[in-house]
Amino acid sequence: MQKILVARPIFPDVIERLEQYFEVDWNNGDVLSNDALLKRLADKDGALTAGDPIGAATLAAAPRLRVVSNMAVGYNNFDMAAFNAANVLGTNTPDVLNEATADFGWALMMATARRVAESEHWLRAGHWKKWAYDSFLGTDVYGSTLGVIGMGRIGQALARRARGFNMQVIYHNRSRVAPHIEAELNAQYVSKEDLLKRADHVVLVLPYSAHSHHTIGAAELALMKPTATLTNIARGGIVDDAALAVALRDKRIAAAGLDVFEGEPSVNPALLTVPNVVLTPHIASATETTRRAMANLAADNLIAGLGEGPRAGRPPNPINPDVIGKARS
Ligand code: 8YV
Repeated sequence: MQKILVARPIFPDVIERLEQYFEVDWNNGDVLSNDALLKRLADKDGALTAGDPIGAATLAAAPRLRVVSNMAVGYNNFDMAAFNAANVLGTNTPDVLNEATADFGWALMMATARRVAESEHWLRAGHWKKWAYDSFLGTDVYGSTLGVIGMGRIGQALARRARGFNMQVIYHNRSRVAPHIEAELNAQYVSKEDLLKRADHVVLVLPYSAHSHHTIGAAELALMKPTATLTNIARGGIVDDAALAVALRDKRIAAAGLDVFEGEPSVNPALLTVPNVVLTPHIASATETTRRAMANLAADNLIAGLGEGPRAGRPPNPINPDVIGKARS
């Protein structure tokens, strides 16, 4: 039987599925240190990860490893050049999380615009003594302009929901989406600068890469309207969190909603001191059905990638399909 490592706690019934095909080493505890991960992978043929960093040194320390299946759509934790050089297959879990993540983008954007978290903390602290005309005035969502940066599958799901709020949708992306998608979403392609100047609510839904590092920094925040909000459901590192904390403190923009952070689970301490930011612990895909679908898809990818089960050799979501069938190097 081939050996696999499941690097994180996941649904026990998914472990049972994997045990039908593999000898499973399950880390059902704290996140493994890099050293521990290297040791546990040394004799493994495959691994199921969720954001764990896998680079050249890890692959070199795991000479049998042929498939690493990430339980996430984003795979910036994989060094794909190293995967390709070693003929190791990487897989991810796209699509099954589109709607839950788009729902959460709206939840966070609306909580940010309408100051839900800030006013709730104030109420819990016992400050509510009377109604006041100027209590927690926020920014309108209905009829406003939504600016989506990153118009992939999740960005499109997010933009589709804007119709019910009578919003004008503008977007920026590496490349324009197909005309029929623009028409369906009633979305207009604009430059990043234009989007930042015009949008009332900017939502980030782009993958992280060296290219998208600090897509939003001090210069970009300075272009935004002082009444605008910024929501990041993409990845930490896309926003310069230190610059954002300063912009929020100085009311350069009205508010921000962040589900992802540079260096998470650590959060820049300056963000914890400003009231006009809603902070959530990377839960945009966290519904029971979506996380189950992601876990099962990650298992499907690993089972098929390692040549087992009904789809042997044809995993549903290969990131680098060219390495399939090639000997590990
Ligand atoms: C994951 C995510 O839960 O899919 C992604 O890219 O950000 C989340 O849905 C998280 O990355 C853990 O792997």
